[in-house]
Amino acid sequence: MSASPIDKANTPEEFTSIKITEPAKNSGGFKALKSAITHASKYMKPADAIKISTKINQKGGFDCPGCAWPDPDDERSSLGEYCENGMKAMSEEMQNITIGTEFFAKHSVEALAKLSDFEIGKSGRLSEPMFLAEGASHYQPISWEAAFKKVGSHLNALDHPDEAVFYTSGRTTNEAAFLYQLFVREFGTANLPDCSNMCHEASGKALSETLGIGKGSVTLDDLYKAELVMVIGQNPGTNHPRMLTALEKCKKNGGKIIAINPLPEAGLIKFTNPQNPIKLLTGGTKIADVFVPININGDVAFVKALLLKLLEKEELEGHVFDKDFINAHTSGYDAFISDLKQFNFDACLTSSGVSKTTFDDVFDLVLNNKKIIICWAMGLTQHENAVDNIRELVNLLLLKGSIGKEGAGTCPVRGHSNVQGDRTVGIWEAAPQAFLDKIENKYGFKPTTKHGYSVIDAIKAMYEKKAKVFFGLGGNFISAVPDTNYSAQALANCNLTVHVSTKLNRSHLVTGKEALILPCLGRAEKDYQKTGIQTQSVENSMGIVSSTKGFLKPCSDKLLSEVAVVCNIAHATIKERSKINWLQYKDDYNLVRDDIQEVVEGFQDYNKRLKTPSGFYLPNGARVRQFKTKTGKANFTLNKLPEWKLKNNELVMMTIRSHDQFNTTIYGLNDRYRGVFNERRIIFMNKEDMKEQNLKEQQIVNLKSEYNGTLRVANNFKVIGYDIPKRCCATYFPETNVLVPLDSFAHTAKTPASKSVKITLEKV
Ligand SMILES: Nc1nc2c(c(=O)[nH]1)N[C@H]1C(S)=C(S)[C@@H](COP(=O)(O)OP(=O)(O)OC[C@H]3O[C@@H](n4cnc5c(=O)[nH]c(N)nc54)[C@H](O)[C@@H]3O)O[C@H]1N2
Ligand SMILES: Nc1nc2c(c(=O)[nH]1)N[C@H]1C(S)=C(S)[C@@H](COP(=O)(O)OP(=O)(O)OC[C@H]3O[C@@H](n4cnc5c(=O)[nH]c(N)nc54)[C@H](O)[C@@H]3O)O[C@H]1N2
Ligand code: SF4
Ligand SMILES: [Mo]
Repeated sequence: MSASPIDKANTPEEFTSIKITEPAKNSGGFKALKSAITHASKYMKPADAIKISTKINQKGGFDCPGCAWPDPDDERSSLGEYCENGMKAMSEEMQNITIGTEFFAKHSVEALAKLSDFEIGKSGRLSEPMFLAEGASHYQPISWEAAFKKVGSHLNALDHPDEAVFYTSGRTTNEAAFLYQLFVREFGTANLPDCSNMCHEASGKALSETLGIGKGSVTLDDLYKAELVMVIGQNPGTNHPRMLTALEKCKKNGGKIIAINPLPEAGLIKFTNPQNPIKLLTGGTKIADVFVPININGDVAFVKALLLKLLEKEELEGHVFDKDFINAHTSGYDAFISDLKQFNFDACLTSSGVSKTTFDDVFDLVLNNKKIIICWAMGLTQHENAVDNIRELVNLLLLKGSIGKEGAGTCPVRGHSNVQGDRTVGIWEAAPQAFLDKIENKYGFKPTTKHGYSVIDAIKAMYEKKAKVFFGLGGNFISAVPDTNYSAQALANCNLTVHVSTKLNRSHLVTGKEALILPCLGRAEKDYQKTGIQTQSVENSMGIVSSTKGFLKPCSDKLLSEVAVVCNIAHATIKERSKINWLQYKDDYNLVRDDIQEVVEGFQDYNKRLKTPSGFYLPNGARVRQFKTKTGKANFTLNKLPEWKLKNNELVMMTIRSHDQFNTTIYGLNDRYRGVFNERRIIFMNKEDMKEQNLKEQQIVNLKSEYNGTLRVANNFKVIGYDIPKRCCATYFPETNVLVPLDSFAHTAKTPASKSVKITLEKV
């Protein structure tokens, strides 16, 4: 019997020979340097590796396709402006093997699905378009022309444009993303789910409502000048390594750092800058002045405890709150204060899981500093009350007047290198009316005003056969989304699934009746078009738009750029009825930017300003205390305490990243900082919980999650005793996505709650 979509969607359950050491107490250093070099020399051509290390993140070079951390405006290190994980990202993208006709003739889809994600990723770079016919066991080559036609005819055969789903992952550049959403809207739908729906959607929702802009307010310079930086629900040592350089600089200037996290992540504790030869010899910088080992989802409770003590002090002594700021710039203060008074300090602190001594240390720093920055990532956004998590932090910043001034503000640290830019240029299933009006003015067609599907809605629609074509511009949908088994069936129900990709991934193997793989250029590759080599642009986590230009020879001459793929598909689908000359854009990307500047705010003189070596800042109201909210002010909000009722033996599980992965791309099998080597099927647990449940080190267990009467199971995980609060545990994604219920998501933002999954363990 052939494998079901569910079999193909899940990672194999076999173990890979685990080795455990003590968790690291320091991040970066020689080992980071060594790891970068090992990955580069193992998977890349040596000449490419050298070229890459001189161009990555340099002015006029190309933007690292890793995370969205910004590059310094001024000085860039001549030793290389990149981190270990940036080099791993490049080694993966510029692999020295390519795969095409021969590879796919040799390996059936079913056989490929039996490989681990690590093995799938290391197959090589996709080098030509491939097609999987209905009922076929193997992909076969297809010409670009025929592939475009196939997409066009499937899309045109739908009863309504809303029967198609157009997903985007956050690596797509501004130029490709703008054209893509324009095509989707002219085709007639707003079904534009993107990885942001699973990532910082809750930040966008909370910040728009409270501060009038869905992005962070600080710049790198603010981080250097902050008196206090709180890093909450984020693991920068692994996921934004160069952020540690900024934190180090902040400390050097006298700033203090608080890290709030259930895990004592190595990067939060100590850091040795691998680009600093002196630091390499003399040891690292202590990062966190206070480390707060919080319960999973204990953040609102902890912040409320802080707010209550601040209020107490304000009422006793005054001068704790920034009254001038509150009076001039905020709305909802009285209601907020009377709501706050309903909460009890002790109950909040107990619920957060934090000791009174640690609380007091944090309280002193918050009380005595006026320039506060709060940084956060997935530890706050992937919960059912994620929006509340962030709104409560904004309340704290507003009371302290810590917004819109030097060294203070919000810093949601973004994931993918251009996830923020994609949203700015229109990848949004719920785009604002003003944006749609501008599209109508410029192009003469009326985009639908109906909101489209977000990721969760798209999965449901495909499952219920309301959506029949899935198109993915980048990403690895099946491995990134929650509820793997349900989602696999959803994709299998489609008539056609299409992926524009650089590398093979599991989503190419869990297909609709027919499937296409369309291979595209990577960031570092030269993008030759009729008018010469093209430059593209991206926006980083701090709202700076800068150029990126490939410089290596493409790994195959059959690759197209994402821009060219989008133009050709638009041409093949809506040519006759289109108001737009689609093919002109692929010849000259300056034309795309000319259009963007007419439609998107803040991009005036786009082509000219993109030539500025370090790029340009987009306007940011919160940065200058212009809050574009409904009230015209910064809004206080009222937030509830989440209720956690755990039954006997139930644990709360967070699904996190190891040090050797980029989302669903598995670079290797080690999690060096946490001391786990050569194994991903593990669960980090509190040692007392292990004792209570009679579990030994490395004992094998199955994980079970029961949600609204449905049981979900993930088999074969090894228990590792770890420094994590009681009743909390951690596993890696995507292995445990099968346990994340589709219906458990952040209220209003619909981000899957993949950091708060209730599970029980079953001994094998
Ligand atoms: N090398 C590398 N870099 C990456 C990525 C990658 O996979 N690999 N992914 C990129 C992307 S798309 C993103 S979004 C970012 C993700 O960056 P992160 O958000 O740092 O990634 P996670 O591994 O999900 O880590 C979440 C952190 O939050 C903590 N945490 C979990 N639950 C809670 C909670 O309830 N409260 C608090 N206070 N903390 C909690 C966890 O212990 C963990 O340290 O990184 C980007 N950069
Ligand atoms: N349980 C759980 N699930 C999660 C998360 C979690 O913390 N826990 N995190 C969520 C988050 S924050 C995110 S952002 C999503 C990520 O979701 P996605 O963005 O969908 O996943 P990625 O793994 O980043 O996508 C990797 C694939 O993108 C393709 N690719 C790489 N570079 C390029 C390029 O330049 N162009 C094109 N066209 N393709 C390219 C490659 O084929 C590669 O296999 O996952 C989410 N899922
Ligand atoms: S911090 Fe992020 S963007 Fe910078 S080099 Fe590392 S992975 Fe690339
Ligand atoms: Mo993300």
